[in-house]
Parts: sequence; structure tokens; C-alpha cells
Amino acid sequence: MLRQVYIFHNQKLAFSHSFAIALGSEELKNVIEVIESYLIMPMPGKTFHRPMANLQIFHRGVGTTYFLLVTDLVDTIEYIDRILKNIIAKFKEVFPEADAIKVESAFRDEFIDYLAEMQKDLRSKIAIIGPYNSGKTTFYNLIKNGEERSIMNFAKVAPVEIGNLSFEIWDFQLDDNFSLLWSKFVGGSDLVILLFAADKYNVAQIDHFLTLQKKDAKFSRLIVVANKTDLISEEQFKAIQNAVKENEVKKLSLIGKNNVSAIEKIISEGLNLKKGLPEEFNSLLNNAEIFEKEKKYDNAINTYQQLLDLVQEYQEFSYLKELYDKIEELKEEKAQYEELKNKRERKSKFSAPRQIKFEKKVSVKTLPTGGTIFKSAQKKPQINKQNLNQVKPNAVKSSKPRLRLRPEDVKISLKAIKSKEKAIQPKKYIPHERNLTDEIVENEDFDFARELQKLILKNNANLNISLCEKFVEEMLKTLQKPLKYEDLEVAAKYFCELEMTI
Ligand SMILES: Nc1nc2c(ncn2[C@@H]2O[C@H](COP(=O)(O)OP(=O)(O)OP(=O)(O)O)[C@@H](O)[C@H]2O)c(=O)[nH]1
Ligand SMILES: [Mg+2]
Repeated sequence: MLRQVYIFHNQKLAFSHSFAIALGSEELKNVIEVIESYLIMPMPGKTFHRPMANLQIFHRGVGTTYFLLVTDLVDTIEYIDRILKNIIAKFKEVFPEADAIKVESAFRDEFIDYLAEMQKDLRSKIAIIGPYNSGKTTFYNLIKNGEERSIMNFAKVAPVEIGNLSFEIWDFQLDDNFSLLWSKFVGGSDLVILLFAADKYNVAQIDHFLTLQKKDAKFSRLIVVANKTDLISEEQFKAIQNAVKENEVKKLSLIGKNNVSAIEKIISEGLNLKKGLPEEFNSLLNNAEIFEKEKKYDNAINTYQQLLDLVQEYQEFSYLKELYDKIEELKEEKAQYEELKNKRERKSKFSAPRQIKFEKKVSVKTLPTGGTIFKSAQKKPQINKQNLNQVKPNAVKSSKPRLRLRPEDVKISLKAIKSKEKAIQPKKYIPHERNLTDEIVENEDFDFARELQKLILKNNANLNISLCEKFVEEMLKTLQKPLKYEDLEVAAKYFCELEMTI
């Protein structure tokens, strides 16, 4: 029987249709490897074929399009070559642009309908064999569908439909288990059903028919069925199973209800037809769509992947492309979403909230040698005029060393000096002004810190020598130029003003 049709365009798979279980995706990869050289350089006007396990492949190329059919071993090159040529002719008629087959369309549906006609045209054969009086004709009559024809006097043939696929079923007409016409009867079968009566079985008779199948229908599939099981017990059935060791025995009764569906099930299994997708497929599809809407990308991708696995397992290839595309689309969307998220995060890292900036600026450390803490500008409580008036001059004059300044505080103070320094800069260029800096530079023993301390003392304040040194150090760092005497004056003045406000 015709099981699968694959069409490649420019060496890429453009279309696949599956009538029955055949190549899975891994097996297809192997087949593509085998026919790769033909795909790259098709040999025009010739159909090639070769067996692969229990299947056969037939392939033929036309221009940049390549056709691959998968059938059972029983199908002959004469039959399949004719079918393949018909399929190619139809393809050319429906798709002047070969790529158009990739897209869902009425043309694509028309082409698939044509493939179904070809599947029917192949007249896949199901032959019922077995001892007389086993129920063969009853079996045949229950499922035959359509016009019956006779093959001379020994067989009757009728069409039958199983799972939307078309077959021909054959029933032997002679009351002779050893007729020579049996070999003619089974020849070319896709499926042989060996039926025997469970209540009156004979192992030698069963073996005789098993041999017939092996000899004259070696490429067919086989099912062994114990009929009339309504007439035996479960134990008796187990005994039958033990007696017919080589093959699994199916249990059947053609009396009563559901006998047609029981027959269809047996044939379906025997031919390895597609089972149809399981019920969970719909609920999974539903979940996948919900995840997609909610933009839960990982869940959606996983669920679509499960659906893709099911489609491959059940070989329902019509969903294959759609699901594959959906997964790729979601992966792309997820990547874009994550990039956007990362960008946003990076941005927020560079712009800290104002509050944090403020907190950093106002952090206060304790003095290394203890003592009172200088209140920074931000933290300093508002001083009203009254408080300012209460500051006693003798408190400023106190001889006790005052450790009110820290190096950090010096930095803050220097900001003011720097701005003042800017203001006095033009003076530097007044020609008649003494250049004190030059004098200081010439005198290497000049002690800035001591000089600063003296100037502070002059202004009725006090600062110990180590803090004066720090002050000078910071002035040099901040002003980034040699110090002038007037810098020290400005610094001392500013320090004393600051002291007055504390
Ligand atoms: N109890 C019972 N009887 C059955 C069953 N199937 C068929 N029969 C009966 O078995 C008898 C033989 O049935 P057929 O269908 O003519 O058997 P056959 O294998 O075609 O016989 P030949 O063509 O004469 O070799 C008929 O009387 C059927 O009604 C079954 O499942 N259970
Ligand atoms: Mg009969």
C-alpha cells in the first residue's frame, strides 16, 4: 500500500503526506542521506527504488523538484512507477510554482485529494485465509463496501474502507483447504488474515496456512485470528495461544454487537494504520494557546513541543509544519522580550533613585581621634539668629585643641575657597603685585601648615597642626597648583568664619 508521499524542492522538504505509519522523522533523515546524491543531481526520466527494512522507497526527480514514495514491500515497481508519474503530472498541473505547495490552499487540498485517489488506485489487497467453516465469508460480508467482483470461480473481491483508506478484500470460494488455487489467491496481498474456528481448531491446519502465507505472500503482513471465541472459555483461549506459539493470536467473535469495529481494529493493527491523535491532543493544544496569550513563553514552547512529538508519533504530518513554525515564532518572540527586559534592567542600574544619591552624600563617619562630630551642610540643623548671637567670643578663643574638622570636612570647605580663588584670580596679573608664591617656592623650608595655623590664630581661632597639615594637603589636591600665601589667608579666613557658625 502507498504509505507516504514526500516532495522536496531545491533539496529541501516542501511537502509530506502520510496515509499509514511508515518513516518516522529519524528514519526519514536516514532515507534522505541515502538519496542525497539524487536530490542534488536528479537523473531525469527514471524511477529508482530500494527496500528499507519492511518498507520500500521509490524516488524520481523532475527539475528542482524531487518525489519520494514509501510503500509496502509487496508493491511492484510497475504499479508504483505509474502512480508516481501520475502524481508528478498532477503536481505540475496544480503547482506551476513548486514552492506554492508549502502554503495551505485549495490547490494543496486538491493535490492531497488526488493522492488519496492514487492510494485507492493501488488496490491494496487484504486476503482472508483459513480452514473451511471458520467464518471467513461472515467476516468478508460484514465489512465489504461497494460492488463485488469475482476472480474466476475461486475468489470474490469487494472494496473496503478502513480509516479513510481504500482496500480490496478477498474471500476464497472453494471448500478445499489444500486447493492449489490458494497460492494464486494470496499472491500480492498487503495483509493476510488467517482465521480459524476457536472451538474446533487444528494446529496442523493452522500451520498449513501459515506456510502458505510464508511461501506465496512473503511480503504481506499477517494476522492470526481465533474466531468464534464466544464458544470457548478464557482458559481454552490461553491454550490456543500456547499452541500457536510463533504468532500472537487475536480474539474475535462475529456474533453479536460491535463485530464490525472489532474487525476494523484488527485490520488497522495488522496494517499499522494511523490511530488518530489521542484525546489529550486537544487539551494540550488549548493549554498551549492559553500560555501563548499570557506570554508564558517557556510553558507555551514546551506544550507546543509536546504536541509536535505527538504529531510525529502518530504521524499526523498535516500539523507538523504549523507546529514547527509556531515553536520557532515563540522562540523568537521570547528572545526579543528578554532583550527588551535586559535593556530596561541595564538602564535602571545606571540611574539610581535620587534618594539613594542623597543618602550617600550625607553619610557621616566618626572622627578618628574621637571628639564632636562636624555637622555637614545637609545635616546641619537650621541655626537661627538667636543661636548665632549666643556664640561667645571666648569659646572661639579657647586654647583647648579643637578637633572639629576632619579631612572630609576640609574638602567641603575648600569648595568655597576654590570659588573665591576663582574670583581673585584676575588679581594675579596685576603687574605691581608681589608674587608671594615665587617667594615661597624659593624658600624650600617654608612651612604651609604652620603658616596656616598662625593665620588662624590671628583670626582668633585655633586648629591643631596635624589638621592644618591635612588642610594644606587638601588645598594642594583641590587647587592643583602651587599654593600662594594669599591662598592660606583665604583658607584661614574661611575656616574662622565657619567656626563662628558652629
Ligand atoms: N458462534 C459463532 N458462529 C460463527 C461465528 N462466525 C461465523 N459463524 C458461523 O460459522 C458458520 C460458517 O461461517 P462462514 O462464514 O460460512 O465460514 P467460511 O469460513 O466462509 O466457510 P467456508 O467458506 O465454507 O469455508 C456460519 O454458520 C456462521 O454463522 C462466530 O463468531 N461465532
Ligand atoms: Mg466462505
